Amino acid sequence: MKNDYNDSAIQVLEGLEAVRKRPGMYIGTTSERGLHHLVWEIVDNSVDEALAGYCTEIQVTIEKGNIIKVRDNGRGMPTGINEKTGLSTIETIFTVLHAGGKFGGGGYKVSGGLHGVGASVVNALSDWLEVKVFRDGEIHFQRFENGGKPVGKLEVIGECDKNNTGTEVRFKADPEIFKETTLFNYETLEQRLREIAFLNKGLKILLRDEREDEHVATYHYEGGIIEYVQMLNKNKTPLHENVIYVEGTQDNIMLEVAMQYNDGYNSNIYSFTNNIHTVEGGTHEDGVKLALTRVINNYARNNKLLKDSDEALTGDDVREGVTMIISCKHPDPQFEGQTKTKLGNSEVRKIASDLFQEGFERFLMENPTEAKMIVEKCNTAAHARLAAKKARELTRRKGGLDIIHNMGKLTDCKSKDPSECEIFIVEGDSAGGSAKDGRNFMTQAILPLRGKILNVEKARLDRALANAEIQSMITAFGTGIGDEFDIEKLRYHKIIIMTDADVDGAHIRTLLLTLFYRFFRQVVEGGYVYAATPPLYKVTYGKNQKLAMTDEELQEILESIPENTKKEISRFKGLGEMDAIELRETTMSPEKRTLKQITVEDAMAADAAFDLLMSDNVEPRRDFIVENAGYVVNLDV
Ligand code: 0R9
Repeated sequence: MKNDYNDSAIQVLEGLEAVRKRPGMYIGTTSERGLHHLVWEIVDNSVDEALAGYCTEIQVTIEKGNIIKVRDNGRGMPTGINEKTGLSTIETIFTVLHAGGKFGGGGYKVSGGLHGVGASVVNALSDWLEVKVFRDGEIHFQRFENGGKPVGKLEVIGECDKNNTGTEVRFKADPEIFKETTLFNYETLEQRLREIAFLNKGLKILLRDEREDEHVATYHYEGGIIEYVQMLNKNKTPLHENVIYVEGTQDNIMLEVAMQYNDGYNSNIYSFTNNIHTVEGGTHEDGVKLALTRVINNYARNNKLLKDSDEALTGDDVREGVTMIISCKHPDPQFEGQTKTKLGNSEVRKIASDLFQEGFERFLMENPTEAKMIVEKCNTAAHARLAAKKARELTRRKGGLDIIHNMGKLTDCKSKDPSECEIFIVEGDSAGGSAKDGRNFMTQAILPLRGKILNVEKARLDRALANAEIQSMITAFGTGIGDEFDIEKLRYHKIIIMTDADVDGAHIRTLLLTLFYRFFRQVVEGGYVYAATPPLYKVTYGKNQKLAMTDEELQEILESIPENTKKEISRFKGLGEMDAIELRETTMSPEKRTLKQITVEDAMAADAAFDLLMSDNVEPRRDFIVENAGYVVNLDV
């Protein structure tokens, strides 16, 4: 028996050692993102307990020293011995790789989904970790150190009220693994925890930051995704007062949909499966979209809102101006796609479609005024679509000349191999000039933007197509737009936004991101869009010159200069102030520059920011830009 135990103990250590050797294999990255992944792993276990119906509250605390504490009020992890390992269940869960998934089958689970590497991986990547279980009036405790090695066995360290049940996990991420940073970002935690609260109506989540300035926040939504839609539409003008809500279950697959139309032109559809954001969509989203188109067309025809001779409304027509959350809970979800964020279970398409059709049809029948407004909105969208088609045909007929005209602005690169080609979208002609002279003419193209970029949040495709700056981009990218968009035709695999590091630069960057997000989303999803990071300061001392990208870097440079040395600090106000060589050496040359890749992962947060940025209310918009000039970049990259 003793031998058995030793054997399993050795196996255990090897397992966790493997995680420490190649952490990227388990959590993707050891950057700030990977660090936060540790929190999601632990929180997911509490959410599973909530999905099982036993946990109503989860407390997440960032303690001083960036220690994370997660406490739930579920049943508490079982405290017995596991037959297979001879260890306590708790020690097994925290020291055996993938042990978590083997327990407690059935039910909906977040853990094992996108994150799904389990508590043992968090333990392996922690300096230390402690688990406390409150169960049957006793407090059980075990501590692990140095990457998951148990310090003693699971033991009872005290008593508690019999009604006080739950699990608490505290850990300190190991700085040897997370070399970039071990600082937790309040906003990152806030955003995801709020999302979890929206997706699980009634679940109360508390977030407390005990570092410098105490922050406490509570996320608790009895309305669940209805309140989520209301929040997303906060800065918009809804077409109808009440959020449409449909829920149903079939074959153990649960579906909830909340939606509301607004007077805008964009569609914001976000889908989730077992609380995981399915960024790439999947069968649940397909099913609901199919039913939306079918139900509106049927209703419009049956109620003579669409003439027999009219073409059917398309998917794009019926989705214009809709904000929708789709939340599916599945006992065995299959995630596919490049980023494993696409639901693949084929049976879900029909189930989602049938459930949504039934609920949405009932809504339209019971609410004829709202139904009429929705159909009218879809009809207007269809007319605009036909107008855009005509406008596009006109542009195409003007053809060659137009392209030459547009290409006049573009300084193209020699290479025709998209995988090595880059296009810099540069603010202003003077920066455009420096960029042109400083580029690598083989692989780097320059497109200076002269006029104002249209605010696409407030424009339909037909107006966007008429905008000269947008036309130059479409022509340069080569992909086409709207129905004709084809990612295979993208001429540059790096589209680099190069704007000044000031408020105006942030505004232009945000406008460009909105444009890409709305009309070239696949370009963003494919990871082709980047932001350049030009330096902020130039320090000249003696015969030396150094450039600083951030205020921190400036401090470091200043501290490295010997005392009593005469030095001059100049702040770059714009890219145009740099000569071609400076621009190449700091911002453009692939060897020396830092690019920030823009992802859609934060699309929801970015979209909320866009809404505010694009709202007609000038004052809050300006305040937001001034406050967040740096954040807007971080948010999207
Ligand atoms: C603070 C983070 N919370 C957790 O990690 C957590 C895990 C967990 C749990 C159960 C209840 N609450 C939890 N919180 C649980 C209990 C029981 C059955 N299934 C789950 C039970 O009492 O029968 N567990 C998650 C995995 C396990 N427990 C198990 F594998 F140890 F059983």
